[in-house]
Parts: sequence; C-alpha cells; structure tokens
Amino acid sequence: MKDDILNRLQFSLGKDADHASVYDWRMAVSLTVRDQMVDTWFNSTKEAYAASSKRVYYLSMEFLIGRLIEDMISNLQLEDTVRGALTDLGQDFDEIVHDEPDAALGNGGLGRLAACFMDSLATLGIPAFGYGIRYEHGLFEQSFAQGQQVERPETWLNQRHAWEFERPEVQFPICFGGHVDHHDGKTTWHPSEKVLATAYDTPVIGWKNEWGNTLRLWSAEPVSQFDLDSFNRGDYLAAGRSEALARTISRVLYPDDTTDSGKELRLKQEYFFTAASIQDLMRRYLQDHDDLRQLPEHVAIQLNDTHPAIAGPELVRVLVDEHGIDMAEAIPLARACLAYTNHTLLPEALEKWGEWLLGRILPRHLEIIRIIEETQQREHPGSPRILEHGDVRMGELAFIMAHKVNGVSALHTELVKETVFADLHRIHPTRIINQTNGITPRRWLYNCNPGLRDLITDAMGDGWVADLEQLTALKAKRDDAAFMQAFQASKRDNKAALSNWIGQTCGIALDPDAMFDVQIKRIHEYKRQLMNLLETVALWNDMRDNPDHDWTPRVKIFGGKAAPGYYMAKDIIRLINDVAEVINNDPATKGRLKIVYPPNYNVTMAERLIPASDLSEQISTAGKEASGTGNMKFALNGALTIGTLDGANVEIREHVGSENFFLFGLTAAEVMERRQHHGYARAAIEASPRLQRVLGQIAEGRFAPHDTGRYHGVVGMLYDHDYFLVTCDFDSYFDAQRRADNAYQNADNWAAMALMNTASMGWFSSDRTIKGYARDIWNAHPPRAAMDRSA
Ligand code: CBF
Repeated sequence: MKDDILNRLQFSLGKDADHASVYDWRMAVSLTVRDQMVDTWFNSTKEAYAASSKRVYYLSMEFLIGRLIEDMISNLQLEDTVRGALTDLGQDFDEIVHDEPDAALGNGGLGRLAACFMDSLATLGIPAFGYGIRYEHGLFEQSFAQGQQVERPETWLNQRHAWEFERPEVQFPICFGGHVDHHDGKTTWHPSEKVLATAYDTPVIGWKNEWGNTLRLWSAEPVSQFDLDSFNRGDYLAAGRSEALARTISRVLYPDDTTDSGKELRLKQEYFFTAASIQDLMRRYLQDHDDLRQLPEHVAIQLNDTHPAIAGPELVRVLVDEHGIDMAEAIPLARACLAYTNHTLLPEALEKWGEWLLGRILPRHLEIIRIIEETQQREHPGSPRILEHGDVRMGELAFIMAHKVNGVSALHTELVKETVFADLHRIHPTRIINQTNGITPRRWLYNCNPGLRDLITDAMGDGWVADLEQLTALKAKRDDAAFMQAFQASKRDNKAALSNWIGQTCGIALDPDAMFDVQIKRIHEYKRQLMNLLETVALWNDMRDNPDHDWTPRVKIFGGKAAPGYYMAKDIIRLINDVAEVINNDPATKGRLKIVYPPNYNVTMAERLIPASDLSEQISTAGKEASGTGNMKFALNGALTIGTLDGANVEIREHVGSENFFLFGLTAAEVMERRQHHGYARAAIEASPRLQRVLGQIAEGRFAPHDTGRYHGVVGMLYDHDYFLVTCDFDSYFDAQRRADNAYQNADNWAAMALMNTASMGWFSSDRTIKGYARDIWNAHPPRAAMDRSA
C-alpha cells in the first residue's frame, strides 16, 4: 500500500513526497484504493453478462453521495492497511479524509436515498446502474451574514474527482426542439438542437468487496467545440456560444426538490439524462439480445420521483420510431420495464410542464403523451388525465406508464392511495405498493460512529454490518453494566468531539453533558423548525422565570439550507440566528440553554452531528413528510426521537417501542380535520398563554431590537394562515419536550432507552428496502445467489 501510494504520487500526480500537499496525498490514496476495486468491478460485470442477469437502472436527478473515501476504504476492508501506510509515510489519515469535498449532487432526502440504494445494491450483489447528472456545481454553499442565508456556488469539480473514470467513448446525442414529420406511416423527428451526453463512471463496491456496480453520471458537451468562422472573424463570444449553451445543461443542480421550478432548463436536464440513460441501456441490451419484446425480462427502470418521468414516452419513442414496434405494443412493453417512486404529497412538488413548453422542446414526446392519454382513456374511460388545463402532469404520466408505483413509508403509501392518486388507484388497485425507505448501515453507523461500531463489533462480531437485524441481540445488553457504561461513554466522546468542532467553527462553547437536541434537514415550513424555535424561546422564558428550578441543560442544534427563492424559510433562518444571538448572550440562562446553527449543512456535517445527538427532532406536520431518513440515522445511533405520527416515524416508533419515543401532536387525519375549522390558529394561540407570550416577544422585536418589524410577516403568518399547524401542535410539543427533560435527568434510564433504539433499528437498513424493491417491483436477483441455488 505504501509503495502504491508513493507510485501514484509520483506517476499520477507528478509530486515527490517532500513537496506533496494534503490534496496530493488524498489523490494518491484515493487512486490507490480505486485501483483495488477494479478487479471486483470487472468481474461483476462479466458475471452479470454471463448469467444474462436482469439489470436495475436507477434513474435519479440526484445522488447525494457526499465524501466517498471512507466508504470506499471500509467496503474494501482497507482501513488498517491505509492508516498504517499513511502513518509510516508521516501523514494523518483523518486530515486526508477530511480534505475530500462533499459531492453535493442532491438537495436532501431523495438524493441521499439514491446514494444509500447504490451502496445496498452493490452489497446485495444485484447488477445495477445508477444514472444521473454530473453537475459541475452541486447544492449551493451556505453562509450567514447578519444571520441571513447567503448562497455561493459550490465548486467540488475545481479539483479532480478521484473516484470517477471519464468515458469519452460512451457518448450519445441528445436532441431538442424542431418538428415532427409523418410520411408513409413513418415518423421522423427533425430536432433543431443537439448536445452530447458523455459518461463518467464511479465504481460502487459493496461491503467486503464482493460486488461492484456503476454510478454513471452524464455531462453535457457541445457537438462541436467552437465555431471557427466566428473565431477567425474575432467574434470570440459568438465562437463559444453554442459550447456554453450545451454545457449549461449539466452546470448546476436545481436548488430545490419540493417546488415546481417550471424552468425550461430543468426540463432539458430531465430529458438529457433520461434519454442518455435509455440509449445506453438499449445499447447494452441489444449487444446480447435481438428480441425487444423480451426487454422487461432483462431491464428494470426505476424512476426516482417524477424527474425522469419522460422516460415513459422516450422509451416508447425509441421502440416505435427507431425499432419499428407498434405503438399499441410499445406502450405496455415500456410499462413492464418502468416503475415509479413517489416521494412527496406536496402538490407544488408534483411536476407539471406547460404543454406549449414540452411541445416546443420535445415535440415527438408530446405526440406520444397524447397517444398514451388516448389509450388510457379508451381502456379506462374517465381516468384522471395526464393533459389538463394546458399542462402535462408528470405524476399522472409516471403512474400510467409504470407497472408499480411505490410510496416510501406505510403512512405515506396509504395517503398516496387516498389523496394524490386516489382515482388512479381505484382503476389500478394493485399498482401502488409500499417500500419503506432505509439507510445504509455502512455509512450511517460503521463509518460515522467508530466508537459505537467497535463496541457493537466487540460484543457480537461484524455480521450486523450486512445484516442489521442482528442488532436486536443488543437488547440483552441492557442489563450488562460494563456494556452500558461503554455505550454511554461512546456517546459522551462523540459529544465532546462535536463540542470541540463547534467551538472551533462557531466560537460557541458547549457542555457535552447537556442534552444535544438536533434538527437537521432542509428548512421548510412543513418540517417546522419554527415550532422548535418557538419552544426554545418558551423554555428560555420559563428558565428566566424560575431560575431555581433544576433545569435540564439543553443545546439546540439546527442545520439546513433554504431554497434561495423560499422567503419564509429564509426568514425562519434569520430568526433562528437572531434568537441565538440573544439567548447565547444571556447570563441568566448561561450553562443551561444554547442555540447553535453551523452554516452549510451537508452530508459530512450530518455524519458529525448524528452520532453526537441525544434527541432527534422529527416534528413535521403529520401527513407531510413522506418518510424521512434522518429520523432513521439518529435512532440507529442511539438518539431518542421527539416526533409526530408522520412518515416513517410511525414505523420507527413501532419498532423501538412507544416508551422509547416522545410522541406529540395531531395525527394526519386530525390535521385535515382541523384545517376545516375557521380561525383554528388564532384559537390555538388564544388558548396558549405560553405561545402568546413568545409570539408577542417576536412581534415586539425582542430579537431584532434595531429592526422591530422584521418578523411581523412570520408572526402574521402564524395567526392568519398557519397551514402547517405550528400553533395547534405547540402545547403538545412543549409538554413532550418536558417529558424528554425529565427522562434525561436519569442518565442510566436514558441510556437504556437509547440502546433500545439502536437495537431495534435493523429493519431500517436500506438492504431490507432494496430486497423489497427487487422482490416486489424489479424481479431482479443477484447472479451469485442463482449460482448458489443451482450448485
Ligand atoms: O424518500 C426520500 C425522501 O424524499 C424527500 O426528501 C423528497 O424529496 N420528497 C421527502 O421529503 C422525504 O420525506 C423522504 O424521506
């Protein structure tokens, strides 16, 4: 390993050890580790071909992979070797790991889920490709200026990405615009614009280096680099124009996955990566097969939300226009390959494209969508329409073109059946199924929490890493005093490490014995960071009113970004920072209450915060959070949840036991019912003196003394259109927080509850989720398992 690293340093980076920077060392280590994956990766490809395996194609606009170095090293079981080699070379392993920039190619849960799924697919040995976009700039970098969010472009590709292989030979033309001709029964699309999609492959190697799949990300390039005539005339801007336009397609990640951006560029991005992926998978299929009617036996295409929903019409177009299959046959054939995951019920997030816009950019696809619509109406008269009020509704299109549609938690799936797709569900009663989300234990325990990992492994071996349900054996350790002490110590160590980091980065001193209460996720009204903050102010008031009470010391930690155009969310960020300024400087509550909001929350920060958390805030308005996956990461790492009956919280509570979960708030049914009552928010505020006082303080400018009107909009919203029922759940939330305070005072009992959380979370491994998709949706199998069965 040492020699390999030095060779890489010398021959790939052109550096000698005496002059190498941390970046050089990291690249040398990463390239060395990457070399060690290649055999497994090649062998897996060969095996999949030899077994003529069905392949899974996971199409996702987002893969929030974060840093890869630790995953790669641990999945290859090279931790000790790499650490040892670096120590011998006089280098610091941790410094090198932390030098890797986060690949922030996603907004939040949906993108991180895709990354966990890639890890599980490889660990389970299921042949799969992840297909997405190689954004030059991932999710923006967040900083705070006077408490306000400031966005700056993210620049992960300013450095070389160590893990990818560029594939200039894997390149497909992607067309837009123009018109369509119908002549003698033949249809021809004459596009007006063309770009090239070039593949960049990252090997994804599963646990213990047994199987390797590929994450293939597409980058947009111009068909011709620049216009020489314009250049020769001295018109340099014109010479580079078409190149710049083409590259724009993969330049930036759209910084929001929950609002309909309605932007032409986004539609082009969606078609760009979907069309490239379909060309690629068709090419692979046709290498070995000549009968397209067998396609569904070899190809499973999963649509991660509606973003790649254009895959339906695109696959039909390829089958009909390029391979001469009848439209009537092509539609069901495409459907048999396609499945769609719904990730949200928020109406604004169900994508719609103006018919005029889609028709201008993808004229042939609009024709095909009309045919799909006619076919659906003929077969199921009165079916909900794809085309309505001049819009193309991508949710309906995805549903109609999928043979299975899945929700991401039990509650969410029921709500999908009852609300957004109720009419389609009546027509296709077996199409909607549930696959509750999961998280990879490799990243979300093994790598991010080495203290707890080693404790568990010492107690029961490392079988749990690929079979997380084995953690149930930990329940018996509840009465093992030495184990429990070590369990508590590992949490204390993580909290001390986090305190150091926060001291260094935010300049705030924390007491590691205080309760670390953490809410990290996108800032959105439905996730109710505002309710958490109002409760913090109420607690502060109570602490000041009753200074002699035995208060449980608290550290409230927030992390998350708001979409740049989401003004209410940005006001909430500013309010958190303003409140923090006042409370953190109040001598009356010193040592008892602190608020910390480290800027630029990302995957790496989550890996730092989650293992150090005592209390996990999962407090969305019931019925709004489809699943959540952060909730799973916290519970697995021994944090207790304070939460509503929303998304996967419901199933987490069932698994960990209601006595180990702080429940509060209205249920989804009660939320819908409450909204029918006129003036429900005012009534709730009037019934809660505590809340009234907090809102009064905010409205008077207690936290913005030089700009007293700053939060009138926020307070006014709560009185007049509190759609997410912060006011109605406030008292119940405050009470649940006090139950948490009391429970925390008994450290041993708290630790036992925390252990029950860790021990009960095995079911939430993404390995279980992927097995469910493979069985119920894809009918895909690991070729090795097939070989084992026949042996
Ligand atoms: O299913 C993964 C996650 O997706 C979202 O983040 C999304 O983008 N729609 C949901 O909001 C989460 O609840 C869900 O866990």
